[in-house]
Amino acid sequence: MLNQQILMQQLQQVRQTGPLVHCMTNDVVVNFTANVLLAIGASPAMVMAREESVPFARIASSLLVNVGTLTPELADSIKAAVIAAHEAGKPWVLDPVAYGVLDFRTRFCDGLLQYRPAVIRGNAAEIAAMGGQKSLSKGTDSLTSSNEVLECARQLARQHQTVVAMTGQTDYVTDGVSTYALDNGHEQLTRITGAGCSLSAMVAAYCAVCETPLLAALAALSHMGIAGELAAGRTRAVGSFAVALLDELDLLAQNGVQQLQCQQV
Ligand code: ATP
Ligand code: TZP
Ligand code: MG
Ligand code: MG
Repeated sequence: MLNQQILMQQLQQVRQTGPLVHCMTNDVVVNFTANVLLAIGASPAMVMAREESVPFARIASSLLVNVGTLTPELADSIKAAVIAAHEAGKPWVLDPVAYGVLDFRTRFCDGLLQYRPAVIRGNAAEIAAMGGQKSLSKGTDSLTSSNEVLECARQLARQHQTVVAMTGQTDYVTDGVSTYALDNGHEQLTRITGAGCSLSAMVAAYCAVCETPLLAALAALSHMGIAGELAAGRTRAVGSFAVALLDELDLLAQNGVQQLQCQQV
């Protein structure tokens, strides 16, 4: 499904097309997410207001919804944008930050699922909770490992006819029928804020240009995972790692793509 050549093609598609990604994300990661999208060649636009979210969802190439710092006002605006994207046939991606930990955001995410996200991207605890299984987390961070809850991810994808991209030490991407394991990445990605949130924005960018959401999720997760490895290989600690990550997302080319670790499971 994903090999080095196909990954290079998807990377180039994003760089050549420059998809406009409507980001409705949390307050913590706004700037980092915009920089990550710019680094991969996409165009970020953070449009949150109720008065603007619907017209912008119609214009944008894709929409990212992240509930990390949800408020009642933002929830109304996000719901309207999701309906607009759904009606306009634009792909949208759900990042259910801390799903299952807090009731308001959990119920809100549940209510969005009828509008068919192209991809749900979350950590293992979030995906397990969405699939109805007990999971452990510490605030927004997962304490559950992805391989423990793989069957849950598959079920979630089948139940909502979507693609589930579950990240962790090993990332899994599944549409409920085919499942892929991605073994790129680096522990440093867990030590900066916004790696997961900006990865979900990358998935939205790839959804705008890739033939299927499954391919989009595989390409985006591989791009982030390999860039994380390259960045960790040439930095000493987390501050410079975050900067180097942007460089490696920008520069990723054939020699880095050779590190791709993707297999069907
Ligand atoms: P959390 O909310 O728990 O911080 P997250 O939403 O930030 O999670 P992660 O699961 O940390 O998302 O995934 C972000 C990136 O970090 C992905 O590319 C993933 O492959 C990578 N990653 C996460 N954990 C590890 C790990 N232990 N080793 C290597 N890469 C990892
Ligand atoms: N608090 C609310 S959202 C958020 C924090 C710290 C960011 C979570 O970022 P990520 O990408 O899931 O690690
Ligand atoms: Mg994280
Ligand atoms: Mg997260």
